[in-house]
Order: sequence, then C-alpha cells, then structure tokens
Amino acid sequence: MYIVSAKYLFLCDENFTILENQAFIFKEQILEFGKSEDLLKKYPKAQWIKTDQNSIILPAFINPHTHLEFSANSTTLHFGEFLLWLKSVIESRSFLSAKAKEELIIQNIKRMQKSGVGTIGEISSFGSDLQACLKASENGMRVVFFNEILGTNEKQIEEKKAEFLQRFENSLKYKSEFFIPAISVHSAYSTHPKLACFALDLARKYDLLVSTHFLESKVENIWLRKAKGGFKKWLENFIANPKPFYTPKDYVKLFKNIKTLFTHCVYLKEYEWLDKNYHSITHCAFSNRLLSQKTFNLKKALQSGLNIHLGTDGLSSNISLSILDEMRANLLTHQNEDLLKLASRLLQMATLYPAKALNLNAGEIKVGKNADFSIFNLGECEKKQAPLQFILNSKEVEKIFIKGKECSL
Ligand code: MCF
Ligand code: FE
Repeated sequence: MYIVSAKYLFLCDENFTILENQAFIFKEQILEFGKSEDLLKKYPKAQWIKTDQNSIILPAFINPHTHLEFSANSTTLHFGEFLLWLKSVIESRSFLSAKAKEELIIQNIKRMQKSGVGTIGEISSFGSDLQACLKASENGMRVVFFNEILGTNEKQIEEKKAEFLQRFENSLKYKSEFFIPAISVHSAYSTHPKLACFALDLARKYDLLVSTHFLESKVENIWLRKAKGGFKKWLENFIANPKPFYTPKDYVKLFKNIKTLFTHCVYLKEYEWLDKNYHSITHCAFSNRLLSQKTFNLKKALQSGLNIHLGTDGLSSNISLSILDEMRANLLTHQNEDLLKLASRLLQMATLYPAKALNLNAGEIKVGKNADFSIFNLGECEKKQAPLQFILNSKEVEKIFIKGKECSL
C-alpha cells in the first residue's frame, strides 16, 4: 500500500476538480483520499512516494490512435493534400515499415511513456508492431491493438481475409489486461464492404473495440458524398467508372451497436448519425493540419454530446507522439475557444474521455479506478492557471504508475 500527495491533484472528472495539497492511498487501485496526516494515521504502514513541493498528479494519458509501424517517417511522406500523402504512403510504406524495426518502435513507446502516456491504441497495418507492443505491455504500457483490415479489389477478398485472420488470431493469443486485441476497419474509401462486414462480424462475436478513419479529408468527403473529385480521377487509372462503396451514412450504419472510435470526422456535420452509447470521435489536430485541408469544429462536436477525445495519429502525419505536444497544437488550432476552459477540456480529452471510449477503468483519479497516474513537476502557479500552465510547460513525467506499479523509464 502506498501514499502520494501533490500540490495539485487534477482528478480529470466531469467537473475537472482540482484538489490542493491532498493525498491518496493506492494499491493496484485508488483506495482513499484525504490529508496526508490523516491518511498516515489511518494507514501507518503505507509507503511514501516522494514528490516535489510543486508536483502535479493526474491520470496517465491515453493516446488511442498511433501508427507505430510508420515510426521511421520524418521527411519521406508528402503533406498538404490527402491524395498527395496517400500516394506517397503507397510508394514508401514497405520501405518505411522495414525501417521501423522493433527497437525503434520500443523507443517511441518509451518516449510516449515518458510524456505521461499509460495506454495506447495502436493501429496495426502489417503486424510488424506486435512484438514491440507485447514487450511494452509487459513493462507497464497498456496497449489496445487494432488489427487493420483494408482492400478494394473484389478479386482479392479471400486473400485479404486470410491475411487479416492470421494477424488477428495471432494477436488474440496474447490477450491480457495490458494487451487488448481489437479491430480497425481502415476507412470507407479503402475497405470493400465484404471485408468491413467480415471484420465487424468478428468484432461482434468477440466483443471487441473497433477503430476507423472517417471523413478525414476534402477528397474523401467529395468522393463519399458526391462520387466525384480527386479520388474518382485517381481510381479511373485502375478501373472503369469507379463508385464509392458506401455513402457516409451507410458506412456509419455498419458499426451499429459496436463500440467504435471514429478517427478525424473533420467533414462530419451529421453528429446524430453516431450513437452516443457506442461511438466516439478521436480528434488528431496536428494530422488534420497536414492532410485534411479543414479544421475540426471542436465546439460543434462537443455540443453534440458525443465523446470527443485526442489522439496523435502516427509519425506518418505528425512530428511527435506526445499527447502534451498534441494539446499544445490544439491550443493553437481552436482559437475561438476560451483558453483556460480549453486547457482543462483538453486534459479530459486525453484521460477521462478516451478511457470511456476504450472501456477502461482508468482515466480519472477516483476511488475504485486503476492507479494509472503520472507525477509531473511544475513551477509555482495559481490554481486556476494550473491546467493551462501544465500543458504549456510539461514535457516529461517524474514518475508514472500503471495499475499501482511504477514504470521504469
Ligand atoms: O491517420 C493517418 C491518415 N489517414 C489514414 N491512414 C493512416 C494514417 N497514418 C497512417 N495511416 C496508414 C493506414 O493505417 O496508412 C495506410 C493505412 O495502412 C493508408 S491506406 C493505404
Ligand atoms: Fe490514423
């Protein structure tokens, strides 16, 4: 049993409560809050976790959308327009993935851990990230492992199913509290309905989480809504008279009653298509700036009452996998939001909300929740300013605990 105290405890509950000079007792889970003196009297054998006098404690961050197989990208992929990027991905993905060796992926996971992340949602395109993710899951990183399916060619359906099944079934063998197999249906423009339905039937059968990219870019929006634009022109190089597989509304219907994270949704206005009980939106501001040609309307999205949370996306469309960097990007992106209110909302969007989207008993400092939390040192600051000052100034944790166990950094 342990006891830890902080200058400010960001509970990351719905009201964004901040406790000042308070402590809590924890084992694998959080057991009790109070003043350190009182708790020490009640639990004289509890071990002290030493903290700085200006420390901040908050739930470990959850980054539900990474592509670690693209970790080797820095200057290879092309940004500014989605098809430009997609063509560069198709050209360079085998080379990039071969360069993203286990060591590089582990290094990137470690970096995320140092930036306060305790859980990742990894979109696995090829399965070459499996070993690194398994190792990380033994060292305190919780991994939701989304096996990706995609393919548009009617003639290759069986081949694609078999290749997906092999990766998927292999990941199922390692299922544990820290390694959670899941499914990613890549997108409406890249996944044939036969493949999408095949994967989603498995998600229903095994009760698995699902992730999908949705209405991310200008070209995708025109393609799905009007069957026109750059996608059509590009596809005409391969097939005569190409048509989208779905309308956006029909695509969403495939995910009925399945817990799904819809990533991006920059061009979604019809929030009512999504089901609040099952669906959430992963917002990746940095990635959107590089690929989407439009800014996600955070105000409208939050007003819809849907669960909106943050993700970094991969180094395929970002320069950092740190959720803190992503929060700073969000501060600049959403300029019409009140700065202080946005700061505390962003912290919820990296803790409480993704935990709900991923069905995790974490993301909040609360009795009964897993003791997944980080300790940061921050200079002296006023309580109301603390969430913003924390986002502006924090880079690395002092300590991070997952399920009550300190992770070695
Ligand atoms: O989220 C970004 C942009 N949108 C779509 N896909 C990806 C992103 N980063 C990496 N990807 C991967 C995706 O998982 O790139 C491939 C897929 O394997 C694109 S489709 C050939
Ligand atoms: Fe992505």
